[in-house]
Amino acid sequence: MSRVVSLADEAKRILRQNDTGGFVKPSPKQYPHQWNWDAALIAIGLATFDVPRAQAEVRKLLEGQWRDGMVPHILYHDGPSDYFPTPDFWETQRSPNAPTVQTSGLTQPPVLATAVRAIYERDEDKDRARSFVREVYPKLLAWHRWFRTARDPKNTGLVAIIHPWESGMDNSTRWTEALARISPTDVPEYERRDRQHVAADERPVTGDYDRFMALIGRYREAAWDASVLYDTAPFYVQDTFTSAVLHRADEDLMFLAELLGEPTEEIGGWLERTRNAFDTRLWDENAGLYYDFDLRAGRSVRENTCATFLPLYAGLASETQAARLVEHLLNPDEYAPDEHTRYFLPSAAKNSPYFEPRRYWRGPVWLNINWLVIQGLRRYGYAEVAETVTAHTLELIERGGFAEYYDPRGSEPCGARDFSWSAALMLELLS
Ligand code: 9WN
Repeated sequence: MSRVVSLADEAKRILRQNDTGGFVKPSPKQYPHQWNWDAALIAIGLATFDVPRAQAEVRKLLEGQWRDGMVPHILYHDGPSDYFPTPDFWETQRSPNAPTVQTSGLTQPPVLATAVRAIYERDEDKDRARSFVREVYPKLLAWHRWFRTARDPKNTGLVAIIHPWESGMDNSTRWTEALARISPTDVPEYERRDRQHVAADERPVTGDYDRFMALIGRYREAAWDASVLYDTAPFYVQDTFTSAVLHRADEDLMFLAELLGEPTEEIGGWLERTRNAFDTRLWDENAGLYYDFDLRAGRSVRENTCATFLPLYAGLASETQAARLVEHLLNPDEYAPDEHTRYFLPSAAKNSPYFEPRRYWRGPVWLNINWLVIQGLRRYGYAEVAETVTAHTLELIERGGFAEYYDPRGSEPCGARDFSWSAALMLELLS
């Protein structure tokens, strides 16, 4: 059997194994519920061999949509498990917007419209494909509108996140400073469970985890009311990553609107405002990098992480900006392999004082990030670099299996194993 066929078979086996019948768990252990961007990335992979199953994954995620349009970050379809936070911990019933199914009170990077477009394009039965788009389009539009009202009420063109977990890159080095300002004194009582299945040195340190919980404590007191949180949330950051993912998803939403003959002006306005804001607020001409903007501190977060490459995926960089980003990517002091690391793409620059090669989002390679960056490099014509990142991605899987993340110094798997989005995105890469 060829190398590609056996990897693809193994990826499908993992997706079937993690399928509860209702949704695909991110991994057999550690993450037993449905997560937002996991579901979207998983659906992209499922669509390569089972379009109806991919559609079902999207429908299941949309069951958790809040009345104000937010699609939440965790959905507890089957009640509590050994995962913490438990469904009750969020106290989301305090909000009049919460849905019937229990969910978290946060959101996650909006890959969903991109996934719906991918499912549409893969589906050979165009009647079925179109009626699926017709069914979910109003819900996608409502979510994108929610981002614009709840998370950018001043209409800057950049959406903010109120918790590191909303970025999906929960423990990124770029949250270090903003988290340090949060007092860990009013931490709600909780018992951490994320180190039952994963080694402690691959997970966040206690001080950071306490702050994650302190934020949840504050937000549940505010009944998850976005307008209150705009003024009071201690963590309020215009995150390059989320805004870039949303911009790309807006492009895909525009495609879906045109397909259905729906109005497009509103989406066109979002696209334009975001494009300008990336240049004026996030691009740092001296560094040649995009930096997040911390609205509470009133300044840029000068941390170099893999999030800086997302404007390539979203088509937000000019040719010149793209060339500068690729210089950073190919610099062995930052991201490229050298005598210390072997694989693209470390999640934080290696010369950051906060870089840690095994700890969750502070250095390890994540395959969803590699996949997003590969799309971006291709979009800007850096085919050879994209090929190199692709080759590294496949080699990591061959050597380390379908892990949640990998130590870039070798190929040692870290975090959860049999990880669904790693399997799903490998199928997409090979297809
Ligand atoms: C909290 C499920 C999720 C991913 C996130 C990843 C991790 C959760 C956790 O797992 O976060 O949401 O408990 O660590 O950081 O990106 O969606 O795979």
